[in-house]
Amino acid sequence: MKVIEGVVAAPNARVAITIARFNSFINDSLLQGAVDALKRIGQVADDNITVVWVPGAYELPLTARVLANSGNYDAVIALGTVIRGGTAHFEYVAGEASSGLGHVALDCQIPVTFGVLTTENIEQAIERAGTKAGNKGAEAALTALEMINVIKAINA
Ligand code: INI
Repeated sequence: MKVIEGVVAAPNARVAITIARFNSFINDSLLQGAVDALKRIGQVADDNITVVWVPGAYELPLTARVLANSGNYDAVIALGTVIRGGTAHFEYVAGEASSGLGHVALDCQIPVTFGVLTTENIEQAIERAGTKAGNKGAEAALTALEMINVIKAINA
């Protein structure tokens, strides 16, 4: 029996992070968590990490697709925060971010991880950005590294 299970360390990985400015006071903490996880746990070199800021979560899928198509990155980590308001806007922005990023991963065949918070309120977002419910940016970063290694092992 052959079992493939990715490890997290990926010292030679080239990783792009695309991050929304909207709700940047939360997203800054997601970015901090992601970069810390990449460097401290994944052993990724600082020079191999590229950060691309975009206006909002809605813009993350297009940016992820351009990054993936460039061939310069082994994975893309998408970070953002969509907080429910009084209108249907939340559904459109969160829905497009989620399904758009999923399409990029499948179409481009590289890991595109979903570090986008979709919350009912600011408190829930703060809890998931480095306080009592962990840091979803760090989780998305570690998932990207593990998936790089899984895909490499499958193709070896
Ligand atoms: N963008 C977000 O990243 N989070 C939000 O909560 C949000 N809300 O609520 O409006 C948001 N809107 C902007 C959107 O992502 C686009 O930048 C904008 O619609 C222009 O395309």
